[in-house]
Amino acid sequence: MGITKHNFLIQSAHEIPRVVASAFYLATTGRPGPVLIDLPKDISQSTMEWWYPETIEELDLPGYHPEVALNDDAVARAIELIGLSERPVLYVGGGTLKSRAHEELLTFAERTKIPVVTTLMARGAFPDSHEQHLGMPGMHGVYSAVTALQKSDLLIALGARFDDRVTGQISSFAAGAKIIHVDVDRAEFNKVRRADVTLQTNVAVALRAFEAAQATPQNLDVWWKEIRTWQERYPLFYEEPEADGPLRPQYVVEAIAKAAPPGTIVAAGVGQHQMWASQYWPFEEPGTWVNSGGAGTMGFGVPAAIGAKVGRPDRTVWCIDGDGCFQMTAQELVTARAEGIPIKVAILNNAYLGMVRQWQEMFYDERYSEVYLSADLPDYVKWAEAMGCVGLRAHNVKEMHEAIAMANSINDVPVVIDFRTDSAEKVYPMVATGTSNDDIMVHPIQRGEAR
Ligand SMILES: Cc1ncc(C[n+]2csc(CCOP(=O)(O)OP(=O)(O)O)c2C)c(N)n1
Ligand SMILES: [Mg+2]
Repeated sequence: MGITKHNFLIQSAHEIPRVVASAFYLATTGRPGPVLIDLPKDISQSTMEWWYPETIEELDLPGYHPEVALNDDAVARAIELIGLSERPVLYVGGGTLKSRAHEELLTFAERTKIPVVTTLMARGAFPDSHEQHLGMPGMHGVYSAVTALQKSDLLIALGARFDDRVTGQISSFAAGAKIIHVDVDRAEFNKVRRADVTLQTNVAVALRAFEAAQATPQNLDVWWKEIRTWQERYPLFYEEPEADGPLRPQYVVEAIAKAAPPGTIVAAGVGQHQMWASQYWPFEEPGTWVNSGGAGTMGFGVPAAIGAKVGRPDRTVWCIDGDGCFQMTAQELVTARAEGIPIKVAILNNAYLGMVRQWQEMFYDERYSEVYLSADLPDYVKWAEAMGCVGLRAHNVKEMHEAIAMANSINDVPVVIDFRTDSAEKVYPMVATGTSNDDIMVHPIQRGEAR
């Protein structure tokens, strides 16, 4: 089946309308995914009588049934488990955004007072500013979000797939928790973690059913007290930058966010900068975070930002990119300039393939190999200018604020800012691959060590 959700090879021109309509239907329903249409040259040059399918039946997809009726028994069992739970967590994954279930999530979470975590793919599904939001779980998740999952007695997994970046070592992941797993794709059930109840449905449908039955956990006061102590003890943390640089990448993300209008859309590449964007950008609404998860693909940021700006020309769109990632797809800025798509790109230029450098430092005895890139080569300002964009550079806090203000004042052409950030900065917290979430490492200063 390859890497697409489905693929078609068109063998006669008459099939084109049915295949195109089917492709859109398949791509956008159930668990959304890419569909490939292979249209051979001879067919594209032949003729056909125009027609277009009017009903789903005409698409001729006998084995595809994206709508599944809710299983009442399973709903009843889920409601019972919620009723018994004293330490529940709403483990919110990207499927919640794909189901457009954020309103149902807010309603259910606020009534039940259940704490919420949003995975990398779900950032924006629940407002970061909400007092019930613990933030992102996983390898670079917030301590309280990771630990709440670990100590939970019931995970309500909503369109989340128990990815290894969230679970860490599987045998010790949320060992005392029962699992309610809601997913539109039944292939996800019992794949990584055995579920006590599975509900194959759209997340919004499941949440509406829980709400209709007024599913309510036990009193959560003790649970919340425990969570608040973790939040107070180990918030996200980085050291304030010195006035004359180098910049702290986290500080740059926060500064861009503070100066950005509400509803700004953020795209990112893959690496440390992606984690800092996810950790430090305050996401308040769905559809504001465009991100390459799973097999995260370097170079995703610039094209993703261009797509977002074409889709939402009314919104400010920032790409928070790495220097390595930028080098992979920066040429698309020529398209952005030529087509009049004024995105803003922040390169967190640490002169390294930073995420790989971090692993080599921490787990390979600082035996650095093939990770140094140089901060000056290529010259990102000149490169931006060569592509018809405005190019800016910031070495320190003062220049950073000036560059951000300048970028915000330019709305007709793309802007690229080369932020010179500290190469030594690492992403924390961190759960090392294959280890337990119980052994999460917070920032060295929070551990009482030098960095
Ligand atoms: C196409 C591709 N190649 C390699 C990787 C593996 N990889 C993940 S992060 C990373 C380094 C990214 O460097 P940079 O863009 O500078 O971001 P930083 O980590 O420094 O913020 C690499 C090589 C990947 N995810 N995608
Ligand atoms: Mg880098």
